[in-house]
Amino acid sequence: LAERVRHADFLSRSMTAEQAAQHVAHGATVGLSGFTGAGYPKALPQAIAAHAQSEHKAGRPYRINVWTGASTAPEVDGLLAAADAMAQRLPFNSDAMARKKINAGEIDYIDMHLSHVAQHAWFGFLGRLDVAIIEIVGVTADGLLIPSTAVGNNKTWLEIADKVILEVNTKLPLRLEGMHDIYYGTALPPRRVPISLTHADNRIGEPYLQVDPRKVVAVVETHSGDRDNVFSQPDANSQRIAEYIIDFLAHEMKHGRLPQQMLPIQSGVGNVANAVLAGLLHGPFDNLLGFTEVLQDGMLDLLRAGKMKRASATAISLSRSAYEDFEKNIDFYRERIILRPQEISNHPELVRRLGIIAMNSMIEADIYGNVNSTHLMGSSMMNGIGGSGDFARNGYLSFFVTPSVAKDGKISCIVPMCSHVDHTEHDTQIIVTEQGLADLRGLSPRQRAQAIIDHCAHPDYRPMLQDYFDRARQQGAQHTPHLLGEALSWHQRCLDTGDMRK
Ligand code: 0RQ
Repeated sequence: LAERVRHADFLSRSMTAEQAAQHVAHGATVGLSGFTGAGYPKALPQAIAAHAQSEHKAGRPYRINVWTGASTAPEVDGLLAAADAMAQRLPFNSDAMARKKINAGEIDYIDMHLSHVAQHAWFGFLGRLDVAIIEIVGVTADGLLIPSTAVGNNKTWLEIADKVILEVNTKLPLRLEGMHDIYYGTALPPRRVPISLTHADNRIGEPYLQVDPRKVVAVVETHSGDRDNVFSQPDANSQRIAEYIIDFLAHEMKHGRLPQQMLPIQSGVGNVANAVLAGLLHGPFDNLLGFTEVLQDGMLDLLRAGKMKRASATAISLSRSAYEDFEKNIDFYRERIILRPQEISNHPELVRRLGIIAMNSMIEADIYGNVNSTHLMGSSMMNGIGGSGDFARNGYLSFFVTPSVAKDGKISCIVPMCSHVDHTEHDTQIIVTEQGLADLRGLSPRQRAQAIIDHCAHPDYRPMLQDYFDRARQQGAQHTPHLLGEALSWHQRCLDTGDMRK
C-alpha cells in the first residue's frame, strides 16, 4: 500500500474494510464512487452489507441512503439490496436485485438527470452527506488523490461529506495518472462563471481529486477489477439502426446542416449504441471526437483505429478483452481519453456549446415523439434517465433509437401515448427503429405522428396506429389529436393478456 499511498497521514489511517464500515451508521447517507460499472468501491459495500445482515439478525435496524455517480455492480447495489441495507438510492441503477426492491416499493429510488446530481447536492436539496466512499488508485506525496476508472460525482462527495473513506485499488494501473481532468471552477449561483471548455478535447482542470485530509477516517486496500461489461455482436436490427443514422449524418453534411468536420458524439449505453460506433468505424467520417459520459468498447475501437482523435467521458466501462487492450496500451489511450466529473461531461452549457450529436436508446416513443426511457408499462422502473436528458435536450442533433417491437413482437415500442414520459416532444428530433428513421425537426404534431407511423412502426402495428390517429383526428381538437379513453389501452391490454395486439 505504501507504494500507492505516498503520504504518511493517509497511510497511517489504513485499516480493514470491516473496521472502516463501523464509520457508516444506521441511517447514514453515503456517497459512493462508481459510474456504469467502473470505479466503484470493491470492499466497503460488501462489509456494509455483511454488517447490515448481522444487525438485522440481532433485531436491530440498519439501512443507509446510497448516492453514486450512476450504476455500480452486483457486489455493490446487488449485495446492499439483497441485505435490505438500502433505504434510498439515487441517481441511476441497472442492477436487477436493486431494481426488484425498487419496484417492490422497498427502496425509495430517485431517478435524476446525471448532470443535476452534484449541484442539487451542493444546493442542499438532497440533505446531508455523512460519508463518502471513494475508489482511487493512489495518493501523491502532496496528498492529492489519483482517480480510478470513473470520476462521476467523486469531487462533490469528497467536498461535501463529513467523513471520507478511501479505497485504494492496487489492481487498477497507477498509470491512469494524468488521464483525468477535474474542474474546480464550479461556484454556486449567483457567483457562477462560464465553464471555459470550448472544444471537446480541452483540458480545463487538474489530474487529481482534492480532499481535506482531516476528513479521511479510513484508507482500505483493495485488489479487484471493475465488472466486465458484456456486449453481444450487433444484431441485424442494431446494424440497420446504425446504418440509418450514419446515412442521415452524411446526408445532413451534404446539405450543409452539419459542418464538414463532424460534431462531437455522445452515445448511450447498450448494444445499439455500440453498433452505431461500430458503423462509424467503417463510415465516411474522420477525426471524430467523443463527448459522452461512458466510454465503451465501440469508442475504444474508434480511438485505436485512428478514426476518433480524442474522447471525453466520465467513466470507462469495457468488456474484459477491451479492458485488457486498454491496460496494455494505456500510454496511447492516456493521450486520447479525458475523464471528467459528470457535472462537466454532461453539462447542458457544454453540450449545447459544443454541438453534441446525442444518441440514446429508449423503451418506447409515442406517435408525437414523446419518449419513455425508464418505465415498463408506466409503473416499473427499468434503469433510470441517466444522462439521456442532459444530452437530448441540449444536443445539436438528438436521436432516440429502439427496435420497433419488444418481447417477440408482443409489445410495440411505438405507441399512441407513452406510459411514462422522460423526454418530451420538444426534446426529441430524430426517432430511429429498424423500420426506418423519422426526422421530426420542423414538423407540427400531426406531421410528426404521420412520420413516426410511416417510418418507425412495425408493420404488425402500423395499421393499428394509423387507425388510432385517423379516428383521433375525426374528433375533438386538432393540434395533438388523442382519444383519451384509448390512449393507454395498448399497455392495459398487454398487462391483461401479455400482448399489445388485438
Ligand atoms: O428486456 O432483455 O428482458 O428482453 O427492455 O431492451 O432493447 O435490449 O435495449 O439494453 O439498450 O436498453 C432504454 C432500457 C434500453 C436503456 C434502455 C425490454 C427489452 C429488454 C432492454 P429483455 P434492449 P437496451 C447513457 C444514456 C436510459 C438511460 C440512458 C436505458 C430490455 O438504454 O436504460 O439513456 N436508457 N442513458 O425486451 C417492455 C417496452 C420495451 C421493453 C424494451 N417497450 N416494453 N419492455 N424492453 N422495450 C448512459 C447512462 O446514463 C449511464
